[in-house]
Amino acid sequence: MKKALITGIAGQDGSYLTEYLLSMGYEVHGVVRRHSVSENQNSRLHKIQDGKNNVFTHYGDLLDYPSLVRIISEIKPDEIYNLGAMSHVRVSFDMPSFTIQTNALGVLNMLEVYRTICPQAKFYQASSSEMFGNSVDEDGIQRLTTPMNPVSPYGCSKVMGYNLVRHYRHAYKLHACNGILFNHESPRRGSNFVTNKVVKGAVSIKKGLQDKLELGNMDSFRDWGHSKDYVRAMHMILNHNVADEFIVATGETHSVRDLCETVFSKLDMNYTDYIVQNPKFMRPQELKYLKGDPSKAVNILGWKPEYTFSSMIDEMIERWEREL
Ligand code: NAP
Ligand code: G4F
Repeated sequence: MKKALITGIAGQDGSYLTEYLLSMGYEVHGVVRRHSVSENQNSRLHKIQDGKNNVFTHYGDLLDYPSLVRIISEIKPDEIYNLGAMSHVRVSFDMPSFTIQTNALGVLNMLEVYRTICPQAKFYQASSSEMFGNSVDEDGIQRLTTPMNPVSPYGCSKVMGYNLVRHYRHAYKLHACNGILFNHESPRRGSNFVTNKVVKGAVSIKKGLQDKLELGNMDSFRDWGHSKDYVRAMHMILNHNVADEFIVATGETHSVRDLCETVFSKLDMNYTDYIVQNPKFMRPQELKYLKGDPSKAVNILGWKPEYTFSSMIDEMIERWEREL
């Protein structure tokens, strides 16, 4: 039985990856941080009982090197998925130092423990399309050759993590790979990211629970896929015979305005009647446009998304209709 270790197991992707690896017969271990409300620690892992079904969580933190040494020495994983991060771009402007420590030095900590304790394992790093910043090729697409010009502390931290992984691969001959994933969403997405914020807000308005929805910039474009499709890609990237870089994206882009139009019209409402802009949700610098080229992952790994933009939104609407 293969053993996987996931940092960020309690996050959106960590929870779906856990379910996917369990379905493939893995024993799954995850790093969780201590929360004062203990239910929050495993709230996305509700389908899985800790200690049963071959899932085990361990207290640790990417910034606490001794905890990483303890966990990795005990488990000796075959596969390591480093998904733990301060993943909110807007918040990274408020907490630049914590963001850089977790997302860049945290990667360094993981790589050092991996190199010294279990260098035979395979390592996956959660890299991001935010690394491209406002670089776009002339045809309006970001690909592996597009220069990286990050426009947020989060983007800067992810570029460092990405480069460290490449450096450790080459210097120490490790099977360490990067997935450059474009935005991916799901019913488990944090509700302070724009997709789930809009869906939750629209369903609340429909049910008479709120009157307005406050947003920031509505003119940026994102290439939005579904987390379930993207965790399958992580597993494929890590298990490819050569450690490498891959882009995972849909190749389709929508503006935040399109997103609002789609969500509100699925609920028979006109978004212009309800949305107000609040400067609080604007960023000091904005990444304006993302549209990725996933052809390497499609052609070499045989990856193909199962969800469309519309079916993903339907699933998110269903969640809030059930819950609110
Ligand atoms: P998420 O839901 O925010 O999950 C991030 C997880 O990291 C959380 O469980 C969080 O723990 C944990 N974490 C934060 N700081 C940590 C630390 N210092 N030590 C250990 N764990 C820590 O994010 P996601 O959407 O699943 O994304 C997973 C990864 O992919 C992240 O690295 C993100 O940056 C990257 N990524 C995401 C996207 C996307 O669109 N979703 C795209 C590209 C890349 P708590 O639950 O305790 O806060
Ligand atoms: O949903 P967002 O916060 O996602 P963002 O900034 O693109 O970052 C996500 O994707 C990255 C991959 O490119 C990941 F690496 C990162 O971890 C994260 O998962 O914002 C999307 C767009 C932005 O242009 C933002 O300015 O929506 C705009 N927006 C407008 N109003 C808003 C809001 N974003 C948020 N979070 N909240 C608003 O009220």
